[in-house]
Amino acid sequence: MGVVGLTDPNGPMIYKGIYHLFYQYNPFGAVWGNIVWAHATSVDLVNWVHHDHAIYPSKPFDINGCWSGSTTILPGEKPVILYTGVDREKRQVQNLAVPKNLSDIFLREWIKKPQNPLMAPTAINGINASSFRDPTTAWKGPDGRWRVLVGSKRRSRGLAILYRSKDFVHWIKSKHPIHSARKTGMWECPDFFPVSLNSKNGVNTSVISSRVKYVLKLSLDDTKHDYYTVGKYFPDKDKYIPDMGSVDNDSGLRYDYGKFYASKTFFDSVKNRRTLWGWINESDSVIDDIKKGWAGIQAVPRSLWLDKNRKQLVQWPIMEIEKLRKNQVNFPSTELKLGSVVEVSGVTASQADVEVSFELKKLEKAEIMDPSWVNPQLLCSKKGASVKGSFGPFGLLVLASKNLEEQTAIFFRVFKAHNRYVVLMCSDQSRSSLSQGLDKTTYGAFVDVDPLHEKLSLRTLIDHSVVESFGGEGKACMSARVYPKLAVDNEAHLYVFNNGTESTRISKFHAWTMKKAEIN
Ligand code: DQQ
Repeated sequence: MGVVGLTDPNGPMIYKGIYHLFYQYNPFGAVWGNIVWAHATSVDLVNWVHHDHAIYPSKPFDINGCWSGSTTILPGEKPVILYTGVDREKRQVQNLAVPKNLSDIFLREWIKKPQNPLMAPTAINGINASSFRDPTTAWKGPDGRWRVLVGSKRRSRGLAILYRSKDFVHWIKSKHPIHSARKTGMWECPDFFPVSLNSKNGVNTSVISSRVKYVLKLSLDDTKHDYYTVGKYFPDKDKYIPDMGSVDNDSGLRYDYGKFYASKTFFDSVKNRRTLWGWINESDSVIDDIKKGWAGIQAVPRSLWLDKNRKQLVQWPIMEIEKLRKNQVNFPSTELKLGSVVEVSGVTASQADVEVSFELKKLEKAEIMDPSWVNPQLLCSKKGASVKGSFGPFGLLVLASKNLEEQTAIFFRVFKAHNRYVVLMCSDQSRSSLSQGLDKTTYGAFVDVDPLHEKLSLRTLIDHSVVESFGGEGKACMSARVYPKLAVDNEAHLYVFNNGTESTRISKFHAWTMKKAEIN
């Protein structure tokens, strides 16, 4: 394989027991450009087989790029792809492709419909030709017509434009977008799907039921973060109304408070779950990427469901990833006093899965929360792992060198606010590498758990340059890219630490070395 650049996940689905992942890919370099839909399949979402590119520029309606899109499985088990083509005039238009041969279980070849483009900007519809892209998976309304969303903007107002169709070929633009918000800029890669009110099970995108809420996710081009809201969808009016707030300020909910963009879910009808894919970019420079010959990865797929509080989503790495675990290491219940740094030996710390829970007592001694601390990321960068507190910082030091010159710290702090405790989770990259020229931004999020009655749990998946962390059983997630110089392969170490004046107890600790997945 030559130099390669990978970005958005496209059209994930399961078809006849095989998982498909397409993704935005530059076959000619580790930078963005010459975009095709690369294609891989898997039976377990862990081990993958690569195929030839499924869609690549070849027609006037996509000659300048085959950009992001989604699959929909039509009645009779017929998968189709809707994707954005950049046409001869560099306009963004929406196109349909269908499998050439449905009996090929890998669906390797795709045919573009002669009717393309099916949706295009015109003088009459007023659509911005350079901001019209990334069709969602379509769903069927109560009137039997298909609906699909396309991301857009009008001046600085972000929009999810709605189209309807009876036959999936002729699409009519609805007068009103399903949702829009001022000053949010371009909405890339919208995703719109139901979630069950009281179960972790996934729900088919076309289900109409009173026992669901809806999620609208947007990838904001201006900030390069994926934001979502939970809300209500009124199919007769085709309106979506978020339950709380909108995304037009930085306090919206994010799938991931680190690096994670252009994500997309699909309904897995075999395992009855909704699964999330997201792209994690590099934190090094473009020159580094060209040198190493690749850039961009897909995060470990996550199952996702509505939290009991019905206000946010919960995410957890798909269970299949546990197949890669070996050499389990456990810790007995241990008290971590101020200044503890306990090494976890027996795991390959450069490729590991770690689950830890902390128990706290006498929380009255927690630091007082200043009401002006509304931005968790900022708070984490001010109060990094080396800044002593009372309850916290405590957590994990991953990809650490022997003498801790290099370390990525994922940790918690607990604060006392007016009649409640606030849990802050941080991923501190500031000391992740002795190399210069890297983005070492620290990430942070508030985790909606009650540390008085619940344990504080953290799961971290470590894979060389990737650190994906799930706090509070998946209520806050953050993914980081780090490039240690010393803490590589067998030179990487793993520690549990407490840098708070109050002790904390490790009530559960398991770690595993992770085997390599097979990618052919
Ligand atoms: N990437 C694609 C676009 C999308 C953007 C182009 C998001 O379709 O809006 O490669 O990363």
